[in-house]
Amino acid sequence: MELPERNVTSDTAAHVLPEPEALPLTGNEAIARGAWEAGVRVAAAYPGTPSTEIMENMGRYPREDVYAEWSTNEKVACDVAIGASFSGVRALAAMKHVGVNVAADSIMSVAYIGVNGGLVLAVCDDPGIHSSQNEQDTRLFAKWARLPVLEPSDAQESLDYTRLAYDLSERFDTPVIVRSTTRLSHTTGMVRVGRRQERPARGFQEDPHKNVMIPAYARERHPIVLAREQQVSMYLESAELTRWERGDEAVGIITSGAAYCYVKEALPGASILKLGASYPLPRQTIAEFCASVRRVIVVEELEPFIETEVRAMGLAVEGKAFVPRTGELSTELLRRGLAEAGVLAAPPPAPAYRIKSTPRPPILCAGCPHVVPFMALRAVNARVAGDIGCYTLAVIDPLKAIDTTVAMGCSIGNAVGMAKANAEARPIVATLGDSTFLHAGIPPLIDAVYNQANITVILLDNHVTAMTGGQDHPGTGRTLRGDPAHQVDFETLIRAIGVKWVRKIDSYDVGHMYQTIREAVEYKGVSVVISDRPCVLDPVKIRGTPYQVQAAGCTACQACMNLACPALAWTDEWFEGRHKVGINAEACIGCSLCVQVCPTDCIRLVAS
Ligand SMILES: Cc1ncc(C[n+]2csc(CCOP(=O)(O)OP(=O)(O)O)c2C)c(N)n1
Repeated sequence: MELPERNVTSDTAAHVLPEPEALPLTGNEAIARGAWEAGVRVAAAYPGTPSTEIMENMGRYPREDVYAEWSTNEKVACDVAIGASFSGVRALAAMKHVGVNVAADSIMSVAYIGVNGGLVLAVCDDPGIHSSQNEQDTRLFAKWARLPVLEPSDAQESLDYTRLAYDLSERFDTPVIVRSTTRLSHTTGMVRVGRRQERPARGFQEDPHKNVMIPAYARERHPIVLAREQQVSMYLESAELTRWERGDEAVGIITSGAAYCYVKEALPGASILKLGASYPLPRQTIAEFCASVRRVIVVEELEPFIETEVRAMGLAVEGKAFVPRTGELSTELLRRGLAEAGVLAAPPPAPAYRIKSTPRPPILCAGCPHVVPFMALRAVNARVAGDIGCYTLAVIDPLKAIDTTVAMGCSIGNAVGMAKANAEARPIVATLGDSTFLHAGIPPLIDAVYNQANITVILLDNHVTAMTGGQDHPGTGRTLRGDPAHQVDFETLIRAIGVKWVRKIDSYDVGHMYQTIREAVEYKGVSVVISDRPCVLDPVKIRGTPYQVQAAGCTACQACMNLACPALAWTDEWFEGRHKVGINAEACIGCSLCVQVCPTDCIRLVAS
């Protein structure tokens, strides 16, 4: 049968922001603006919610001001920014919290080296796990790496603190982390903007004792890093970043970041110590603040980071006894906590609404090219090590075809381990997307070949980083600014790694996909199937002629329902006690998958 035509790409021409005095900006837009105003010349990121828009916005500033790139992963992004800093220009690397884990090796070392041009890492945490695999707190990492961490509370501070971070970076010879959170990154506020501060490049500073971390030189740097920590702490004692808002002396609140806004709403009259930098701490000011009030409560999202530090100073503070350690904080949660602490009267019980919203679990799109390989994997009874991307949704009903998912790029290594454990007789398969393969999937594939693992890898190539909103990567052949670039040929790359058995299959060709996956899992050694079809949403929304069910022919076998297609729904017509199926023409994109699996051939194109 005829399969639908391949996708075409759209032109995503960058536009340049105007220059009024105040702009409505999200936290992420404000971080980008702050970096641009600070004179940043090089910026790099790997996408990840909630940080993605920082680099998307950097790419909207003029090319002559700033070079901006999508890097292949967060470590590469950091290394690019570090390289620019070595060359004496201001640089930015942006990532989500888990990206810090990927970049950790470089960050831990550059913490010793310090900077030449100012170096800022914009890191966005995700309390509440809206779109992540965990909810780690970057402040703990900042302490581990001995890097100052600034925590803006609103969009204006996102701009101001980012600008300031560059001055601090150069003044104290340290990379600086600007930490945002989902709520702040994605909330819009009016922001007073400034002009770009052009900075003469400093030129490369030849100083191997500082720039080359061999053991002898690293040993010299470590005490310098500890002394630097003291100097930044001293600076924060008097800096505007540390704000003491005098109020009621019965209770003092120490807070930072988005939590400050909740404190202002829940307890407007309190004495507040707002820490613009949560690491290192202005210890003297904190001690004076604690002495000025009768009771101190630390209000912070996620870990008891400030609370633990202040306790270690020998000061009696409370915090996580009343404020949750998991999830996103809110004014309501804080009010409840403060009521438990006896600081506020108990809030009235929440009204018991009778209307319940219908749960809407995340689903793959109508026509998603990831569906068929997972159906085929179920048919061969595979043990599937999954990865992170839209396709992780294949874990839920009705596909239910993924057994494990750890972190980006883990699938192939996990599959090697499962195969070497040799603990069950099922085929061992790894599934991962094109962006994830380029991010962290190549070294484990080399490992699998090198160590002669008996696994199958399904590379789900939808030609885009779909999960984070459709960013380009080296497999799309376009850069962040939409310029044409060399396009990685996955098949050639995989063969060069040493994989002998490689097949590229149209993801919409159901029969061919089933047959190929069956052959792949029978192969002894590493086999790779490239499931190849562009995403239906990016870079352009695909919309072909929709299909319809000819109800008379439908035997309600519901084979099509296994596709998990949101365009398919049960109708009020029945066949032998089961609902027949209908197609929502508005949602159908004409992918033809249901036509291919229908045993009674009752699905036809809607007549135009
Ligand atoms: C270390 C890390 N960086 C970034 C992310 C955010 N993220 C999750 S999946 C993904 C890539 C998805 O692209 P791809 O593998 O091509 O699959 P698709 O969503 O297109 O199906 C990204 C960037 C993350 N979860 N972890």
